[in-house]
Amino acid sequence: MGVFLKLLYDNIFLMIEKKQIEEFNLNKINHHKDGYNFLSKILRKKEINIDNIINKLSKLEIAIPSWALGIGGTRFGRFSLGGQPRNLNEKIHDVGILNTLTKSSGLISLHIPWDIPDDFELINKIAKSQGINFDSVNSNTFQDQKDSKLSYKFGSLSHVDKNVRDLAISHNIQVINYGKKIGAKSLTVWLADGSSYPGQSNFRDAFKRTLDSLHKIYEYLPDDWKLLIEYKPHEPYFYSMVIPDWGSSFLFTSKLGKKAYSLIDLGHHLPNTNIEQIVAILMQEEKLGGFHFNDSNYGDDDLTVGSQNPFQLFLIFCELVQGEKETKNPKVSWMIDESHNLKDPLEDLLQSIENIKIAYIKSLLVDFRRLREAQEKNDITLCESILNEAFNIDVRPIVNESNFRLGGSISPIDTYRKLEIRKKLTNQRGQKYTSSGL
Ligand code: AFD
Ligand code: MN
Ligand code: MN
Repeated sequence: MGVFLKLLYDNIFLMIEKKQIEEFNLNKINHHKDGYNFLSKILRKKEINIDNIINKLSKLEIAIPSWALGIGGTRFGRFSLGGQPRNLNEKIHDVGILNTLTKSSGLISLHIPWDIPDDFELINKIAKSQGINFDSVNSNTFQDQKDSKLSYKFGSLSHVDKNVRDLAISHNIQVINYGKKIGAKSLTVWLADGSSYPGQSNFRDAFKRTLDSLHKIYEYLPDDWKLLIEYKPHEPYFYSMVIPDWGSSFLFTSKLGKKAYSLIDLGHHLPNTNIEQIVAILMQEEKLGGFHFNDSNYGDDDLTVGSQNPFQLFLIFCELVQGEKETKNPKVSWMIDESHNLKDPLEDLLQSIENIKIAYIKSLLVDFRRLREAQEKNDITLCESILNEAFNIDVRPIVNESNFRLGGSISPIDTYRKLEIRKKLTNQRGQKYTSSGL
Protein backbone atom coordinates (compact mmCIF):
# COMPACT_ATOMS: atom_id res chain seq x y z
CA MET A 1 0.00 0.00 0.00
CA GLY A 2 1.50 3.40 -0.99
CA VAL A 3 2.49 5.87 1.71
CA PHE A 4 -0.44 8.12 0.84
CA LEU A 5 -3.00 5.37 1.21
CA LYS A 6 -1.33 4.16 4.40
CA LEU A 7 -1.55 7.67 5.93
CA LEU A 8 -5.14 7.96 4.81
CA TYR A 9 -5.96 4.50 6.14
CA ASP A 10 -4.30 5.24 9.49
CA ASN A 11 -6.69 8.14 9.92
CA ILE A 12 -9.72 6.66 8.24
CA PHE A 13 -11.27 6.11 11.63
CA LEU A 14 -11.23 9.86 12.02
CA MET A 15 -13.24 10.58 8.97
CA ILE A 16 -16.63 11.50 10.22
CA GLU A 17 -18.98 9.84 7.79
CA LYS A 18 -21.77 11.80 6.20
CA LYS A 19 -24.35 9.36 7.52
CA GLN A 20 -23.09 9.84 11.09
CA ILE A 21 -23.74 13.57 10.81
CA GLU A 22 -27.11 12.97 9.11
CA GLU A 23 -28.15 10.62 11.91
CA PHE A 24 -27.10 13.13 14.55
CA ASN A 25 -28.89 15.98 12.77
CA LEU A 26 -32.05 13.89 12.47
CA ASN A 27 -32.30 13.76 16.26
CA LYS A 28 -31.86 17.50 16.59
CA ILE A 29 -33.70 18.78 13.53
CA ASN A 30 -37.14 19.37 15.07
CA HIS A 31 -35.84 21.36 18.00
CA HIS A 32 -33.55 23.26 15.66
CA LYS A 33 -36.30 24.04 13.13
CA ASP A 34 -38.60 25.38 15.91
CA GLY A 35 -35.96 27.92 16.89
CA TYR A 36 -34.98 28.70 13.33
CA ASN A 37 -38.57 29.23 12.10
CA PHE A 38 -39.33 31.45 15.09
CA LEU A 39 -36.25 33.59 14.40
CA SER A 40 -37.03 33.75 10.66
CA LYS A 41 -40.47 35.18 11.48
CA ILE A 42 -38.97 37.88 13.71
CA LEU A 43 -36.34 38.85 11.14
CA ARG A 44 -38.86 38.85 8.29
CA LYS A 45 -40.82 41.51 10.19
CA LYS A 46 -37.60 43.56 10.21
CA GLU A 47 -37.34 42.96 6.45
CA ILE A 48 -34.14 41.00 6.96
CA ASN A 49 -33.59 38.23 4.45
CA ILE A 50 -32.20 35.31 6.44
CA ASP A 51 -31.26 33.40 3.30
CA ASN A 52 -28.91 36.21 2.26
CA ILE A 53 -27.17 35.87 5.60
CA ILE A 54 -26.91 32.09 5.25
CA ASN A 55 -25.57 32.59 1.76
CA LYS A 56 -22.79 34.83 3.12
CA LEU A 57 -22.00 32.26 5.82
CA SER A 58 -21.59 29.59 3.15
CA LYS A 59 -18.68 31.59 1.74
CA LEU A 60 -16.84 31.83 5.07
CA GLU A 61 -13.35 30.36 5.28
CA ILE A 62 -11.77 30.53 8.73
CA ALA A 63 -8.11 29.46 8.84
CA ILE A 64 -7.04 27.14 11.64
CA PRO A 65 -3.54 27.62 13.11
CA SER A 66 -1.50 24.42 12.93
CA TRP A 67 0.07 25.36 16.27
CA ALA A 68 -3.28 25.40 18.09
CA LEU A 69 -4.33 21.80 17.40
CA GLY A 70 -2.37 20.61 20.41
CA ILE A 71 -2.13 21.80 23.96
CA GLY A 72 -0.12 25.03 24.21
CA GLY A 73 1.13 25.97 27.58
CA THR A 74 2.36 28.88 29.62
CA ARG A 75 5.87 29.53 30.84
CA PHE A 76 4.64 27.96 34.07
CA GLY A 77 3.87 24.61 32.58
CA ARG A 78 2.19 22.55 29.91
CA PHE A 79 -0.34 19.86 30.76
CA SER A 80 -0.88 16.89 28.52
CA LEU A 81 -3.98 15.75 26.67
CA GLY A 82 -4.25 12.47 24.77
CA GLY A 83 -4.46 12.22 21.02
CA GLN A 84 -2.71 15.42 20.05
CA PRO A 85 -1.36 15.57 16.51
CA ARG A 86 2.25 14.38 16.28
CA ASN A 87 2.98 15.60 12.80
CA LEU A 88 1.63 17.73 9.98
CA ASN A 89 -0.38 14.87 8.50
CA GLU A 90 -2.30 14.48 11.76
CA LYS A 91 -2.73 18.25 12.09
CA ILE A 92 -4.36 18.30 8.66
CA HIS A 93 -6.66 15.46 9.71
CA ASP A 94 -7.67 17.38 12.81
CA VAL A 95 -8.55 20.41 10.69
CA GLY A 96 -10.48 17.98 8.49
CA ILE A 97 -12.56 17.03 11.52
CA LEU A 98 -13.34 20.67 12.29
CA ASN A 99 -14.26 21.36 8.68
CA THR A 100 -16.45 18.27 8.37
CA LEU A 101 -18.46 19.47 11.35
CA THR A 102 -18.58 23.19 10.57
CA LYS A 103 -18.02 23.37 6.78
CA SER A 104 -16.22 26.70 7.25
CA SER A 105 -12.67 25.90 8.31
CA GLY A 106 -11.13 24.25 5.29
CA LEU A 107 -7.90 26.21 5.72
CA ILE A 108 -4.77 25.53 7.78
CA SER A 109 -2.06 28.09 8.49
CA LEU A 110 1.39 26.54 8.81
CA HIS A 111 4.26 27.61 11.03
CA ILE A 112 7.76 27.06 9.70
CA PRO A 113 9.98 25.24 10.70
CA TRP A 114 7.51 23.40 12.93
CA ASP A 115 5.45 22.28 9.90
CA ILE A 116 7.96 21.61 7.14
CA PRO A 117 6.46 18.80 5.02
CA ASP A 118 8.79 15.83 4.42
CA ASP A 119 7.06 15.25 1.12
CA PHE A 120 5.26 18.22 -0.43
CA GLU A 121 3.44 16.19 -3.04
CA LEU A 122 2.16 13.80 -0.39
CA ILE A 123 1.03 16.54 1.97
CA ASN A 124 -0.82 18.28 -0.86
CA LYS A 125 -2.58 15.00 -1.66
CA ILE A 126 -3.52 14.46 1.99
CA ALA A 127 -4.79 18.00 2.38
CA LYS A 128 -6.81 17.66 -0.83
CA SER A 129 -8.30 14.38 0.36
CA GLN A 130 -9.50 16.21 3.48
CA GLY A 131 -10.81 19.21 1.53
CA ILE A 132 -8.21 21.40 3.21
CA ASN A 133 -6.21 24.24 1.60
CA PHE A 134 -3.24 26.12 2.99
CA ASP A 135 -3.60 29.67 4.23
CA SER A 136 -0.81 32.06 5.26
CA VAL A 137 2.59 30.61 6.12
CA ASN A 138 4.18 31.96 9.31
CA SER A 139 7.92 32.50 9.73
CA ASN A 140 9.67 32.02 13.04
CA THR A 141 12.60 34.19 14.00
CA PHE A 142 11.71 34.15 17.68
CA GLN A 143 13.45 30.82 18.31
CA ASP A 144 16.95 29.69 17.38
CA GLN A 145 16.84 26.67 15.10
CA LYS A 146 18.89 23.67 16.17
CA ASP A 147 22.59 23.85 15.17
CA SER A 148 22.19 27.46 14.06
CA LYS A 149 25.54 29.23 14.38
CA LEU A 150 23.86 32.58 14.96
CA SER A 151 21.27 33.54 17.56
CA TYR A 152 18.08 35.57 17.55
CA LYS A 153 18.49 36.28 21.25
CA PHE A 154 18.92 40.01 20.59
CA GLY A 155 16.60 40.21 17.62
CA SER A 156 16.37 39.02 14.04
CA LEU A 157 15.34 41.36 11.21
CA SER A 158 16.38 44.31 13.39
CA HIS A 159 19.57 42.76 14.80
CA VAL A 160 22.71 44.94 14.99
CA ASP A 161 24.69 42.14 13.30
CA LYS A 162 24.02 42.01 9.54
CA ASN A 163 24.76 38.28 9.53
CA VAL A 164 21.85 37.64 11.88
CA ARG A 165 19.58 39.87 9.80
CA ASP A 166 20.62 37.99 6.66
CA LEU A 167 19.84 34.68 8.37
CA ALA A 168 16.36 35.95 9.32
CA ILE A 169 15.78 37.28 5.80
CA SER A 170 16.82 33.97 4.24
CA HIS A 171 14.51 32.10 6.64
CA ASN A 172 11.55 34.23 5.52
CA ILE A 173 12.49 33.66 1.88
CA GLN A 174 12.66 29.92 2.57
CA VAL A 175 9.19 30.11 4.14
CA ILE A 176 7.88 31.77 0.97
CA ASN A 177 9.42 28.95 -1.07
CA TYR A 178 7.71 26.35 1.11
CA GLY A 179 4.47 28.30 0.79
CA LYS A 180 4.67 28.28 -2.99
CA LYS A 181 4.80 24.47 -2.98
CA ILE A 182 1.52 24.20 -1.05
CA GLY A 183 -0.43 26.97 -2.77
CA ALA A 184 -0.18 29.52 0.03
CA LYS A 185 -0.59 33.14 -1.03
CA SER A 186 0.65 35.10 1.98
CA LEU A 187 3.52 35.29 4.43
CA THR A 188 2.77 36.38 7.99
CA VAL A 189 5.63 38.05 9.83
CA TRP A 190 5.22 38.45 13.56
CA LEU A 191 8.49 40.19 14.40
CA ALA A 192 9.31 39.40 18.02
CA ASP A 193 12.16 41.94 18.08
CA GLY A 194 12.46 44.56 20.77
CA SER A 195 14.25 45.43 23.98
CA SER A 196 13.67 44.87 27.67
CA TYR A 197 15.71 47.67 29.15
CA PRO A 198 15.98 51.43 28.65
CA GLY A 199 19.00 52.25 26.51
CA GLN A 200 19.32 48.70 25.17
CA SER A 201 18.30 49.61 21.66
CA ASN A 202 18.32 52.68 19.42
CA PHE A 203 14.71 53.01 18.27
CA ARG A 204 15.37 54.70 14.93
CA ASP A 205 18.28 52.43 13.99
CA ALA A 206 16.22 49.34 14.85
CA PHE A 207 13.34 50.67 12.73
CA LYS A 208 15.61 51.37 9.76
CA ARG A 209 17.35 47.98 9.95
CA THR A 210 13.98 46.25 10.12
CA LEU A 211 12.62 48.21 7.15
CA ASP A 212 15.70 47.33 5.12
CA SER A 213 15.29 43.63 6.01
CA LEU A 214 11.58 43.67 5.21
CA HIS A 215 12.30 45.31 1.85
CA LYS A 216 14.58 42.37 0.94
CA ILE A 217 11.80 39.90 1.83
CA TYR A 218 9.19 42.01 0.04
CA GLU A 219 11.25 42.07 -3.16
CA TYR A 220 11.20 38.27 -3.17
CA LEU A 221 7.44 38.04 -2.55
CA PRO A 222 5.52 36.74 -5.62
CA ASP A 223 3.26 39.35 -7.25
CA ASP A 224 0.09 37.51 -6.22
CA TRP A 225 1.15 37.16 -2.59
CA LYS A 226 0.55 39.39 0.44
CA LEU A 227 2.99 40.19 3.22
CA LEU A 228 1.08 40.43 6.52
CA ILE A 229 2.88 42.46 9.19
CA GLU A 230 1.59 41.63 12.66
CA TYR A 231 2.13 44.03 15.58
CA LYS A 232 2.35 43.39 19.34
CA PRO A 233 2.97 45.85 22.22
CA HIS A 234 5.02 43.51 24.43
CA GLU A 235 6.35 39.95 24.81
CA PRO A 236 8.90 38.52 24.44
CA TYR A 237 10.42 41.94 25.21
CA PHE A 238 9.03 44.21 27.87
CA TYR A 239 10.40 47.72 27.29
CA SER A 240 9.94 48.19 23.55
CA MET A 241 8.94 46.19 20.48
CA VAL A 242 10.10 47.13 17.00
CA ILE A 243 6.50 46.75 15.73
CA PRO A 244 4.43 47.52 18.85
CA ASP A 245 1.18 48.86 17.44
CA TRP A 246 -1.01 49.33 14.40
CA GLY A 247 0.67 52.65 13.60
CA SER A 248 4.13 51.10 13.25
CA SER A 249 2.73 48.18 11.27
CA PHE A 250 0.93 50.64 8.99
CA LEU A 251 4.15 52.68 8.60
CA PHE A 252 6.10 49.61 7.51
CA THR A 253 3.39 48.35 5.15
CA SER A 254 3.03 51.82 3.60
CA LYS A 255 6.78 52.08 3.02
CA LEU A 256 7.00 48.53 1.64
CA GLY A 257 4.31 48.74 -1.04
CA LYS A 258 0.93 47.50 -2.20
CA LYS A 259 1.51 43.81 -1.39
CA ALA A 260 2.07 44.61 2.31
CA TYR A 261 -0.81 44.73 4.79
CA SER A 262 -1.31 44.93 8.54
CA LEU A 263 -2.50 41.94 10.54
CA ILE A 264 -4.60 42.55 13.66
CA ASP A 265 -4.19 39.95 16.38
CA LEU A 266 -6.96 40.74 18.87
CA GLY A 267 -4.72 39.85 21.82
CA HIS A 268 -1.99 42.26 20.72
CA HIS A 269 -3.33 45.45 22.24
CA LEU A 270 -2.90 47.18 25.55
CA PRO A 271 -5.97 46.80 27.78
CA ASN A 272 -9.02 48.87 26.72
CA THR A 273 -7.66 49.63 23.25
CA ASN A 274 -10.45 50.40 20.80
CA ILE A 275 -9.68 47.66 18.24
CA GLU A 276 -12.74 48.28 16.11
CA GLN A 277 -11.50 51.83 15.42
CA ILE A 278 -8.17 50.37 14.19
CA VAL A 279 -10.14 48.05 11.88
CA ALA A 280 -12.07 51.03 10.49
CA ILE A 281 -9.00 53.16 9.79
CA LEU A 282 -6.83 50.37 8.35
CA MET A 283 -9.67 49.45 5.98
CA GLN A 284 -10.05 53.11 5.00
CA GLU A 285 -6.35 53.06 4.08
CA GLU A 286 -6.83 49.71 2.27
CA LYS A 287 -4.15 48.16 4.45
CA LEU A 288 -6.04 45.56 6.54
CA GLY A 289 -4.75 42.13 5.48
CA GLY A 290 -6.18 39.87 8.12
CA PHE A 291 -6.99 38.94 11.68
CA HIS A 292 -5.66 36.54 14.23
CA PHE A 293 -8.87 35.98 16.19
CA ASN A 294 -8.70 35.10 19.89
CA ASP A 295 -9.77 36.71 23.16
CA SER A 296 -7.94 38.08 26.15
CA ASN A 297 -8.13 40.06 29.38
CA TYR A 298 -4.55 41.05 30.18
CA GLY A 299 -2.11 40.32 27.38
CA ASP A 300 -1.66 37.84 24.59
CA ASP A 301 -3.86 35.37 26.46
CA ASP A 302 -4.86 33.52 23.28
CA LEU A 303 -8.20 32.44 24.75
CA THR A 304 -11.26 31.17 22.88
CA VAL A 305 -12.61 33.75 20.43
CA GLY A 306 -15.55 35.62 21.93
CA SER A 307 -15.21 33.97 25.32
CA GLN A 308 -14.33 37.10 27.29
CA ASN A 309 -15.68 40.07 25.35
CA PRO A 310 -18.24 39.03 22.70
CA PHE A 311 -19.51 42.61 22.40
CA GLN A 312 -16.08 43.86 21.28
CA LEU A 313 -15.93 41.01 18.74
CA PHE A 314 -19.35 42.11 17.45
CA LEU A 315 -18.17 45.76 17.17
CA ILE A 316 -15.09 44.59 15.24
CA PHE A 317 -17.34 42.76 12.80
CA CYS A 318 -19.56 45.84 12.50
CA GLU A 319 -16.52 47.76 11.25
CA LEU A 320 -15.51 44.87 9.01
CA VAL A 321 -18.96 44.65 7.42
CA GLN A 322 -19.19 48.45 6.93
CA GLY A 323 -15.61 48.58 5.69
CA GLU A 324 -16.35 45.88 3.08
CA LYS A 325 -19.14 48.08 1.71
CA GLU A 326 -17.55 51.51 2.09
CA THR A 327 -13.84 50.99 1.36
CA LYS A 328 -11.73 49.38 -1.32
CA ASN A 329 -9.86 47.23 1.22
CA PRO A 330 -9.25 43.80 -0.32
CA LYS A 331 -10.77 40.60 1.12
CA VAL A 332 -9.55 40.13 4.68
CA SER A 333 -8.12 36.81 5.93
CA TRP A 334 -9.95 35.39 8.94
CA MET A 335 -7.44 33.34 10.91
CA ILE A 336 -7.60 32.05 14.44
CA ASP A 337 -4.51 32.27 16.66
CA GLU A 338 -4.99 30.61 20.03
CA SER A 339 -3.04 28.59 22.56
CA HIS A 340 -5.01 26.06 24.57
CA ASN A 341 -4.03 25.00 28.04
CA LEU A 342 -7.25 23.90 29.72
CA LYS A 343 -9.79 22.78 27.11
CA ASP A 344 -9.68 20.17 24.38
CA PRO A 345 -8.13 22.15 21.48
CA LEU A 346 -10.68 20.88 18.96
CA GLU A 347 -13.62 21.79 21.20
CA ASP A 348 -12.03 25.18 21.79
CA LEU A 349 -11.65 25.75 18.06
CA LEU A 350 -15.24 24.62 17.40
CA GLN A 351 -16.39 27.21 19.96
CA SER A 352 -14.20 29.86 18.30
CA ILE A 353 -15.61 29.11 14.85
CA GLU A 354 -19.16 29.35 16.22
CA ASN A 355 -18.43 32.62 18.06
CA ILE A 356 -16.92 34.17 14.93
CA LYS A 357 -20.05 33.24 12.98
CA ILE A 358 -22.33 34.58 15.75
CA ALA A 359 -20.54 37.97 15.82
CA TYR A 360 -20.52 38.15 12.02
CA ILE A 361 -24.25 37.36 11.72
CA LYS A 362 -25.15 39.88 14.40
CA SER A 363 -23.16 42.56 12.56
CA LEU A 364 -25.11 41.72 9.40
CA LEU A 365 -28.34 42.40 11.31
CA VAL A 366 -27.38 45.99 12.13
CA ASP A 367 -29.33 48.68 10.23
CA PHE A 368 -26.29 50.78 9.35
CA ARG A 369 -28.36 53.26 7.34
CA ARG A 370 -30.46 54.06 10.42
CA LEU A 371 -27.28 54.15 12.50
CA ARG A 372 -25.74 56.71 10.15
CA GLU A 373 -28.86 58.89 10.40
CA ALA A 374 -28.80 58.69 14.21
CA GLN A 375 -25.09 59.58 14.21
CA GLU A 376 -25.80 62.62 12.03
CA LYS A 377 -28.30 63.75 14.65
CA ASN A 378 -25.99 62.99 17.57
CA ASP A 379 -28.75 60.79 18.87
CA ILE A 380 -26.49 58.62 21.05
CA THR A 381 -29.26 56.65 22.68
CA LEU A 382 -30.67 55.67 19.30
CA CYS A 383 -27.18 54.76 18.03
CA GLU A 384 -26.65 52.44 20.94
CA SER A 385 -30.07 50.86 20.67
CA ILE A 386 -29.61 50.16 16.94
CA LEU A 387 -26.44 48.24 17.75
CA ASN A 388 -27.89 46.50 20.79
CA GLU A 389 -31.02 45.54 18.87
CA ALA A 390 -28.81 43.34 16.68
CA PHE A 391 -26.38 42.23 19.37
CA ASN A 392 -29.14 40.95 21.63
CA ILE A 393 -30.66 38.57 19.10
CA ASP A 394 -29.72 34.91 19.66
CA VAL A 395 -28.56 34.02 16.15
CA ARG A 396 -27.34 30.49 16.88
CA PRO A 397 -30.27 28.96 14.93
CA ILE A 398 -28.86 30.71 11.84
CA VAL A 399 -25.38 29.30 12.52
CA ASN A 400 -26.84 25.83 12.92
CA GLU A 401 -29.06 26.14 9.84
CA SER A 402 -26.04 27.22 7.81
CA ASN A 403 -24.01 24.24 9.04
CA PHE A 404 -26.97 21.96 8.28
CA ARG A 405 -27.51 23.23 4.74
CA LEU A 406 -23.81 22.79 4.00
CA GLY A 407 -23.90 19.19 5.21
CA GLY A 408 -22.27 19.92 8.56
CA SER A 409 -23.54 19.32 12.05
CA ILE A 410 -26.41 21.23 13.59
CA SER A 411 -24.37 21.14 16.79
CA PRO A 412 -20.66 20.51 16.09
CA ILE A 413 -19.47 20.12 19.69
CA ASP A 414 -22.29 17.72 20.58
CA THR A 415 -21.48 15.64 17.51
CA TYR A 416 -17.76 15.73 18.31
CA ARG A 417 -18.52 14.40 21.79
CA LYS A 418 -21.14 11.87 20.71
CA LEU A 419 -18.69 10.36 18.20
CA GLU A 420 -16.02 10.28 20.98
CA ILE A 421 -13.43 11.75 18.63
CA ARG A 422 -10.97 12.67 21.37
CA LYS A 423 -11.06 9.08 22.70
CA LYS A 424 -10.42 7.71 19.19
CA LEU A 425 -7.57 10.17 18.72
CA THR A 426 -6.04 9.10 22.02
CA ASN A 427 -6.36 5.41 21.17
CA GLN A 428 -4.64 6.05 17.86
CA ARG A 429 -1.98 8.56 18.91
CA GLY A 430 -1.43 7.79 22.57
CA GLN A 431 -1.70 9.79 25.76
CA LYS A 432 1.70 11.48 25.55
CA TYR A 433 2.27 14.13 22.89
CA THR A 434 5.16 15.56 21.00
CA SER A 435 3.29 18.26 19.09
CA SER A 436 4.90 21.62 18.54
CA GLY A 437 3.01 24.74 19.33
CA LEU A 438 3.09 27.85 21.40
C1 AFD B 1 2.38 34.20 19.14
C2 AFD B 1 2.63 35.63 18.76
C3 AFD B 1 1.85 36.01 17.52
C4 AFD B 1 2.02 35.03 16.38
C5 AFD B 1 1.78 33.61 16.88
C6 AFD B 1 2.16 32.61 15.81
O1 AFD B 1 2.23 36.46 19.83
O2 AFD B 1 0.49 36.12 17.81
O3 AFD B 1 1.04 35.31 15.37
O4 AFD B 1 2.59 33.34 18.02
O5 AFD B 1 3.48 32.83 15.40
O6 AFD B 1 1.06 34.11 19.61
MN1 MN C 1 -0.94 36.16 16.16
MN1 MN D 1 0.08 36.32 19.89
